[in-house]
Amino acid sequence: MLKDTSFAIHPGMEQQSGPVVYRDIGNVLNHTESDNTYLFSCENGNVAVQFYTDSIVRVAMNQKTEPKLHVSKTVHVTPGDLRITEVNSEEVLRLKTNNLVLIIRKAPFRITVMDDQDRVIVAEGDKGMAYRENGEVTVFKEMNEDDHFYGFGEKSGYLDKRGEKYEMWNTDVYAPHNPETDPLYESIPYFMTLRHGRAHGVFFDNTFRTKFDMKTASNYYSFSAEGGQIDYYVMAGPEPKAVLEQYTHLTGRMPLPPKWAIGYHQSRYSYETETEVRELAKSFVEHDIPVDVIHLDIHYMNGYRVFTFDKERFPNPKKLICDLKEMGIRIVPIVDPGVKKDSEYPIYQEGVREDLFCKYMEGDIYFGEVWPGDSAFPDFTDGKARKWWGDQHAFYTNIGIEGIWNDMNEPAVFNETKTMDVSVMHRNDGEPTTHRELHNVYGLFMGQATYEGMKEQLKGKRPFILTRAGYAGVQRYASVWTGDNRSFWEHLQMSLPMVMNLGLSGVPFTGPDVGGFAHDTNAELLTRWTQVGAFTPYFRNHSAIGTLYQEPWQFGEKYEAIMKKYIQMRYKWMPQLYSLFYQANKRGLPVMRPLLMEYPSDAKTYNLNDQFMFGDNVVIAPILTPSTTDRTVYLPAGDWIEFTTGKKYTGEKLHLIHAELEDMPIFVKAGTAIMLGEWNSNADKTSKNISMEIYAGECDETYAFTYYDDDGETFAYEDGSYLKMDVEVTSHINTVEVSVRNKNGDYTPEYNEIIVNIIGLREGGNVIINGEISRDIDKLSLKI
Ligand code: MIG
Repeated sequence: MLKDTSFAIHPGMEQQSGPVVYRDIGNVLNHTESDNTYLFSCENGNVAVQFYTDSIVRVAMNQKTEPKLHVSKTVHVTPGDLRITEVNSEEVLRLKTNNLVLIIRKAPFRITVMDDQDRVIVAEGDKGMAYRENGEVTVFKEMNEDDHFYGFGEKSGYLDKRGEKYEMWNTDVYAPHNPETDPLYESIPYFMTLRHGRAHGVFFDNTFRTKFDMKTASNYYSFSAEGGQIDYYVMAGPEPKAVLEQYTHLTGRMPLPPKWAIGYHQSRYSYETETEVRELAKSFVEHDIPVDVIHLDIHYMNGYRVFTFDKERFPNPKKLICDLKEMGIRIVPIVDPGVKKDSEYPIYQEGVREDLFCKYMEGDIYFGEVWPGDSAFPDFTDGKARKWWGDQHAFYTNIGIEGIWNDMNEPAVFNETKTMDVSVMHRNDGEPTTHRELHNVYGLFMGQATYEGMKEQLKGKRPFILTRAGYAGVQRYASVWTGDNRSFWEHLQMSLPMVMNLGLSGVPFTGPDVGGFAHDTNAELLTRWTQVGAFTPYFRNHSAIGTLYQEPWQFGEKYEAIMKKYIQMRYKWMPQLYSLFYQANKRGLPVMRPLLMEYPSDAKTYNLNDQFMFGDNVVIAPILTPSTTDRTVYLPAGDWIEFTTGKKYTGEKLHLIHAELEDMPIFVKAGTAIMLGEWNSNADKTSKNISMEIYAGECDETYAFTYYDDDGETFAYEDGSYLKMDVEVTSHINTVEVSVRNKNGDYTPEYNEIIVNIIGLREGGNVIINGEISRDIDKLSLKI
């Protein structure tokens, strides 16, 4: 293609389309209030202001009509019943909730959001809301010198997005994934700003192609959409965690995953036959390497027809799945949206007959070329099509499948634009509109259809859905893997900030293809990547057709032993990991966190890309370059104990840490605790022994955490079948105190006590458990 040669920088290629002309919203002509919704009619548009909670305010602007307030594709809550105090003067309307103050200047309309101490959160200056004749809408906000930006969903590059410009348009990008490759598969038009240690969030709920620009100007940033109305929410924070709780109050939180889904997954494009899959499963058992899931990529299907098996390659899928389940391994098949155009294929016949595919305005079905050749695409924006698609999954659940992998759901199409024709119409539950408007939510709705169908058919068991495309709120239905990366060290490095920013965008259950998808991996890269993978929320090794096989034993015993150690470690840390997922489910908090989330006042953490936190008290500092056995590690405030050596390091300092290939530096904060289990075997993955590892500190501070457990498989927890313990640990110079503050739920686990180990207790030191001094410090436990 011409644009991929140096012809691309030919001066004549630059399109001079004249200056961009914005029409400002102009002065307020009048305003009204009813049911806590403030409506402003302005010279060039209409604005609505709504308070959702004391800390969340929504601003919507439509240049033509009254703002449409019931159009969100993802916000599932309505404004709360709040007390708002109002002071109106000629120039300004001042609105106040318990946590927010809004100053609305009337000539021209400009909005400033402040916290309860009148500190500015977002403000507008010379420019505010505006639109262009082509339908584009833009919001300009003042940018502070100390603003740092995070979130934006799935983006490559570094953690702090100040100085960047991003676009949201779900796109299948095969392989490049460079720092400037944008957009990618997910659209999450949301960000969090950190300013002087305090955080706030902005969610721009517009499904058209959107843009965020923190680059062009030094004193303001902007966000814009190709069409639709301005519709954004400001979340007041002030802690990063509060911002996430507020954002996920709007867009939802992830359901508790089945425990098997947070184990190790092995995938490849493709394990092509039943025999190959059985051999693979057997190898895991023989090597004593834990695995919970084997994925079936597109080769399992008959001519890439979804909801079919190729009878020659997979003669008896039901038996395969049943036999593997006995070994403790599940099968997750890939399901793409494209339905092969084939008059003899029942899914296609039904889709046409029942009128469930996306169509042009004039009535013709849209066909796009994907793996099966010419294909039709279910219209997931419509309830009827979602239900139909969900029902089809009985094909999989009937043979024992409990998880589905959704790929190509941007949707990806093999053509110039890489996707569906934007003029195709969607039914949109009775409000038909174009693909241009709903492109970014196609994957979200496919996820919903799949999740709901699977949930219904699994009759009480938790489904697992993995998706490539999505929109804000995708966490309600699916986990996300970050698409077609490459087997480069740089891609391992980039995966850290990418997964951290996804976590800050409300999507806690994510991870990259471990080992790299495209290109050949190598022993050292795969080993280092597997170490990191053991601590990323989603953990799957996946590789492309034609590349070297990259199962953990492919590079010889030395490397296998290290990868085995770390994959087993994943399982030993399972009680801790599961308790973190409980936090994701309850509060929307990520499992894998940038340090700034826990230490927002520490500027050293603001763009720390090569280390991360696992929960609130563990720092993981992997080696991310070849032939490297030393690295610097920044440890924030507190004392930190290296997990394998027990060595103590002081915080707010950089340390040079040595790590041979078999080691990945892990630090646990002194004065805190982690919950560990054990690895038995593939067929028996449930820990019989659970231990609380307390890292004695000397700071007199109390660390509070919640240990959560349940059957890991059903929805019985919704009816109270869980074990939840709120624990407090306080360590003084000579004494460690452990107290269970609350214990709830009526789940009875296989263990009846929790072993307590104290690491770093002084000679002769005391341990007090629930108020009683323990005699024998080598045999401590908490009764369940
Ligand atoms: O056009 O199903 O990102 O994980 O192995 C490639 C084959 C289609 C892209 C996915 C990748 C998967 C591959 N798919």
